[in-house]
Amino acid sequence: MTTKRNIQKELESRVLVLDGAMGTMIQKYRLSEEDFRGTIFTDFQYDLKGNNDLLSITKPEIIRTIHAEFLEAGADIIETNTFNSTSISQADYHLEEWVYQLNLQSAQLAVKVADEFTTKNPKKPRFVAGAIGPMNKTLSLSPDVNDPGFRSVSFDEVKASYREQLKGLLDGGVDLLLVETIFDTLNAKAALFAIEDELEERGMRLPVMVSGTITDASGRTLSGQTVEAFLTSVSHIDLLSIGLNCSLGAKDLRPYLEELSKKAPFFISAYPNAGLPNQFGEYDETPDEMAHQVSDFLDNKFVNIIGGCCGTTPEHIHELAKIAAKAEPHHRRKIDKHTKLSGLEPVTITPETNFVNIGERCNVSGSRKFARLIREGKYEEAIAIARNQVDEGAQVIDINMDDAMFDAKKEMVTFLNLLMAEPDIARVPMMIDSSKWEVIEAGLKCVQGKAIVNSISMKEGEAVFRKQAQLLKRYGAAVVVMAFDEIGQADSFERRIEICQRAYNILVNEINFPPQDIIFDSNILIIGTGMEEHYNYAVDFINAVSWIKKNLKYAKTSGGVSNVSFSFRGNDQVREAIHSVFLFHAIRAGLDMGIVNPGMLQIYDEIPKDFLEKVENLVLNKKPEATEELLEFALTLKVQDAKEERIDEWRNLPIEKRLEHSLIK
Ligand code: THG
Repeated sequence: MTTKRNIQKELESRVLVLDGAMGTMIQKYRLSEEDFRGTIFTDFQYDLKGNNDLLSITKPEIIRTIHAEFLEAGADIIETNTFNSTSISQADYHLEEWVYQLNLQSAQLAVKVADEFTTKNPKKPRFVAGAIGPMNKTLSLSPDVNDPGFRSVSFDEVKASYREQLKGLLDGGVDLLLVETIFDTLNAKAALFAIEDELEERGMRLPVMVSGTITDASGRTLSGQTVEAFLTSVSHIDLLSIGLNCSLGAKDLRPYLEELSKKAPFFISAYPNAGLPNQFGEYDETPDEMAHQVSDFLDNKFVNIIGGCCGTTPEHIHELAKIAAKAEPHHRRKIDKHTKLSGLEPVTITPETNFVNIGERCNVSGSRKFARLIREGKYEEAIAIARNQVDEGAQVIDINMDDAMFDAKKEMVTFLNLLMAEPDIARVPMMIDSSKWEVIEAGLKCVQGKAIVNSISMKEGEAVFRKQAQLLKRYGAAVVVMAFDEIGQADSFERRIEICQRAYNILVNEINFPPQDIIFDSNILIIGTGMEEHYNYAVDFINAVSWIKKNLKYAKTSGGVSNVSFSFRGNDQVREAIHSVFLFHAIRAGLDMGIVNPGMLQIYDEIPKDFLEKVENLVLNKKPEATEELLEFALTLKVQDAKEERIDEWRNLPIEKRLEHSLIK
């Protein structure tokens, strides 16, 4: 607690300096296999050369010297020599058993040197950041090009491996934790999850820094996320800082750093390489050249922490420290309360956002075709359904595998892993739809973006509801809350608002769930059945939406739109018109998003007036005969089942009309 306050205060008043590269400094010693083995591992049966982290145990004086050189050069923060100190990475050297010791000893060593410098000059306190690297296995990518759904490691394994590393780092007394060189955000989310679990168990807080890596000029991480999508994916944690390191030199980092500094509510860090590697893989940007580039970040107040990655030496850090001392720090952005989601790309829902449509087709109980494809294991065609929806304008896609005929959990995982390998689909956020918690949780472990969970409710009481919501905070997901409680599903206006209000109080006031990440679904129920108790269902839903938007600050609203027209199954023309009319009024009342068939949305203004009147009578419950009258009217409609034909029709229009059509769509 004290550390965080201290470093927070420091960061508000000045730009702090992080150390330079450990790896390239170690290389200069040209150590031999024997050096790496030291006295402890003389008889170890595998090669250990190249396992830099091991030097904290076998050659501690070298690591000590490097730390001291960076501190001498002016570093305020040094990183522990633990970049690869996880059981998963250490498996390369068969040193999984040593992970706790590696982290403990590296941390103790760094803390000792840093404390010596702090004692010498208490006005410049030095901090130790526990370095938590990306691992050599990734959760979002398949190592086998012929099997894109394959993963060499699971979320739970990665999380457990990071947790083990953390125990050593924390016992060794680090001041901060730094999840760094992130190229797969899902690995980072597992690390952050482990951090929250471990800190909670110890009843302590520690500042957490996060630093991602952009791999090329496209401005994306290796796993394909844009900088903003990455930011959104890790913003569920109250981070000390977010930033970028490695891969690019300072010059190429600039636009992404600028973007982070404008969009992130945290302090900003940057520790680039000493330029781009030359043809020999060496980094040769001089300290002066690097300082020149970094001055530009400082002049523009993009950063709070500046340091070096590959190829940077104490001379580089010395130059950076000189310019940092004269610089004014970046001021953290105020957090807005917009709903932020991400796939490979971000989606932000602001009060100005019109309506977010969520594709309903990848649902085994909502599409006979999709169910058949999954049953038959025809994943390629099932993926095509997802792609088609995105092409038709779905901004999120709902995935539901709940079917008594197969293992929903297994199918959810298989399908999501496959989708994640399709950049044109994975660019949108996922909505993980299941009535089974274990399916939801399995789904969350597959997505690097910030997903929407669909859904939780108070069906099984408050305790379960609370526990699930707490976990969702840790996964970093938004959530659909259904208006359902111990008594049952809300089907009147009063019941809808009573349940939503109660759920909101628990989530926001008791467990601190971000209100903008709550999406209330107050039940879109079937109309047009001829049963009197169903007459007002649509009206009650619409009124509930309006009430929620007025009373439950920052919360969003959604619903499964196609439910409303179930009684007109088989008549898509009527169903489409009902959906349009329903949405027209619900969106006016404040409906933020809806699960829809994106290819089956008619434009309200294009519904013929006589038809529209009948549909409005039904949806808005204007007269008891509304259903009868609409059914009669439907008989007079020209049969229009060939969807393709309609699409072709507009394609024959002149270019302006085609553009107009596409824009409206
Ligand atoms: N709220 C929330 N989630 C939901 C729902 C909801 N998830 C599921 C469902 N309801 C929304 N999704 C659908 C998907 C398809 C249909 C309706 C709702 C649908 N399908 C055609 C049918 O049954 O007639 C299928 C036709 C076909 O086989 O192709 O109507 O309310 N939070």
